[in-house]
Amino acid sequence: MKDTLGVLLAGGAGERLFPLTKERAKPAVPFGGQYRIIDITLSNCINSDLRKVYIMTQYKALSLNRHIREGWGSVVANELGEFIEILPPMQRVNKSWYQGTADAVYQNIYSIGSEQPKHVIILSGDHIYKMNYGLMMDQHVQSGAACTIATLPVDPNEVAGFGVVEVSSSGEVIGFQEKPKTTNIRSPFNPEKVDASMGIYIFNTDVLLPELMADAEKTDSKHDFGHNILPGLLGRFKVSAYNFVDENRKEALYWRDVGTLDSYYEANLDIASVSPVFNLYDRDWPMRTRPTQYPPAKFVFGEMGRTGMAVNSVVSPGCVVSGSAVRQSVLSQDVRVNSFSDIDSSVIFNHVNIGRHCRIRRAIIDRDVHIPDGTVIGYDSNEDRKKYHVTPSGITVVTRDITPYENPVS
Ligand code: ADQ
Ligand code: ADP
Repeated sequence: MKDTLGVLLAGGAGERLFPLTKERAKPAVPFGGQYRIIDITLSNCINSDLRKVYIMTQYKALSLNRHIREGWGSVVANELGEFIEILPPMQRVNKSWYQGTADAVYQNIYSIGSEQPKHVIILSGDHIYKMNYGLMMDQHVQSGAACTIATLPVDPNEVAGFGVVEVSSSGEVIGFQEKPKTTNIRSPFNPEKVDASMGIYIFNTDVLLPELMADAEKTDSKHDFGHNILPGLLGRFKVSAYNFVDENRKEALYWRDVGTLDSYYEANLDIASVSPVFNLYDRDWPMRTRPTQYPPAKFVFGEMGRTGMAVNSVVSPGCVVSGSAVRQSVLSQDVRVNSFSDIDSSVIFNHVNIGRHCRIRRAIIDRDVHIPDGTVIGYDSNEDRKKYHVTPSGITVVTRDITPYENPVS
């Protein structure tokens, strides 16, 4: 991977994760207790020996910038020419903010070119998966393709959220449709599935840069990889598909777009489950994040000798669970749970203080929220809707600006 530059797109607004993305970019949303969503892709980069990475940010990037600077700047060896660096829109090529994903890369074309990489791998900062990009690179080089698109099999009724890749039986890409409403295309490897783009592309740099420059000239282009760049390659260059499946079992490997509150919630609860599909304790594929200096998590008898405990849960450093029960939940750093409270199937962000006699179920509580004594969340969706954001499947999201104290409706 020495001749490869990673370009990680982290500028999406993450609207479907609102209100968690009200004040932070989607890749900066906390995940699995002590991580941010972007840490998963960055860990994949380091574990794949990809050590030159530009991160394209755009919206509400303060929290993300700080996280990258403090957490990732020192993971790579600058003296060896390695870097993990943020490239905000600096208006270097033209005067607008990033438009589509291709425009975000185009605007930094000089920074990319000056590294003189042989290959560029485009990644996105909002997915939960473990992938060795080196294996994809091996296939890319062996196939002699100009571009390789990573694909995974999805159900035909899911295609509206994906780029649909039409693949020949030899693995060559012969068609591409970005987010069609429906499609008749099926995978040559599994006739019940459709090969969907994972938004991960390897390009030969000498193909990518001229394509981006030509696209930038076009007035009718959305300047987007899925809509414009990838379909534009077909018939002109060899494009291959890299099938992200378990070769032994012929099934999709774990990959989640945590783009909706429900999928985000499920992926977090998976982390806390007895046998998680996404295992953080896998020594062969360590997950890294920004180091913090909290003391160890602590569980104590609380008021009237009630046991403080947590089961089937992950509890991050700095937490104190006192005289209360935490089940099937994810606690980020520095959370307090006080006596007589009961937390079930919930995701609690940093610095949350949960008072006494609270009952909280199927909730996501944003950072710094103070939950007053006696609060009940997650037992009556209609009541919750008056005060908080509740998803269609009934997950209650409590954010700083709609704490029970401040909400005018409550
Ligand atoms: P989406 O993820 O829906 O589909 P998009 O919204 O363009 O596509 O986001 C791709 C990535 O780029 C995200 O990580 C996002 O944060 C980032 N991004 C978006 N706009 C950006 C901008 N202007 N500047 C910088 N970064 C930006 C894509 C593909 C589909 C594929 C799915 C898989 O287009 O073909 O199936 O990913 O999830
Ligand atoms: P409760 O509502 O459960 O009675 P308290 O605030 O009285 O909660 O704390 C009970 C116990 O939890 C304390 O005696 C202490 O052992 C532990 N504890 C609470 N807060 C902290 C803290 N900030 N640091 C260390 N331990 C704490």
